[in-house]
Amino acid sequence: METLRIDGNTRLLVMTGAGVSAESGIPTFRGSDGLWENHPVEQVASPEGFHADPALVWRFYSQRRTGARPCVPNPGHLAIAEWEQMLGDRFLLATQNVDGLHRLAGNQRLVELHGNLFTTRCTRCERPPFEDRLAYPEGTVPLCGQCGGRLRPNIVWFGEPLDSRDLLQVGDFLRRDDTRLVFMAVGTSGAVWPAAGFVDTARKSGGETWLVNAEPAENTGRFHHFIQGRSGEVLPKLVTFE
Ligand code: BV8
Ligand code: ZN
Repeated sequence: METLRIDGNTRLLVMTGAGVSAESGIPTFRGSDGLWENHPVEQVASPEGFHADPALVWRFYSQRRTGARPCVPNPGHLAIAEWEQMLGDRFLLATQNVDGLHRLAGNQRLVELHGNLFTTRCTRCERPPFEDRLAYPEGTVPLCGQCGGRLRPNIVWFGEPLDSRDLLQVGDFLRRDDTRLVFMAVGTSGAVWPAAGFVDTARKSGGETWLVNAEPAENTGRFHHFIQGRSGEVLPKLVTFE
């Protein structure tokens, strides 16, 4: 297998998707052909879906909380955490995943592009998002203790903008000019924007681009290197530090 050599003059941006958590037992989106209880995920994970049937959406997220709670980081997560240890501020991780496993593995230089499954926020008042590991009972919609407004999962749904501070942090890292850039996508089908476009920004910045995925992704052709395999097996052997 090809290996990636990282020296003192290289910075690394890693972007992960659901595939990096598959070996931890968390189902991917495309693996379940994008359906949940016969609802297209895009419909349930959307403001329209929440407006139409908030109890259904809370059932979807409560079930995912129950499913994800016992899961632990796998060797792929642990390898990425080690890379941060080795590189410090020459490392950044942008994840599309909401399962919290990268933080559990020890990553701190982390941008959760699509939010976090275990945080909830109020749709009405300015209360900041708060830690919430509860799976709510069937048919209920939790209300805010401070204003009585409806609570929602603190997740970026389809049709909602990503946090501009997150996008700025990723953009600034990609456009730094003090080191050589390597961009690595892991376990993502490259179907969801704007994350799917980061590889193009990386290439425009002269970056070397790598994809580690179980199967070819929609944007495989835009990567200089493609390693087909399971991230839990590939990542621990992929990088050598000089
Ligand atoms: C926005 C939270 C605008 C939900 C998620 C047409 C063109 C361009 C864009 C669009 C378009 N139509 C609509 C859009 C916009 C839309 C979009 O991209 N839609 C897609 C479907 C076409 N994007 C948005 O809506 C974004 N917002 O554009 O806003 C805007 C701007 C200003 C003002 C107002 C509005 C918001 C996108 C965020 C949506 N939320 N998550 C939740 O999680 O509940 S996205 C959701 O999909 C997950 O976060 C997930 O991470 C993400 C992407 O999926 P992947 O992570 O890639 O997972 P997937 O299953 O697809 O693939 C897994 C891969 O792993 C597979 O390839 C598999 O082979 C591989 N694998 C499996 N096992 C392993 C493995 N690899 C390695 N090892 C293994 N063991
Ligand atoms: Zn409130």
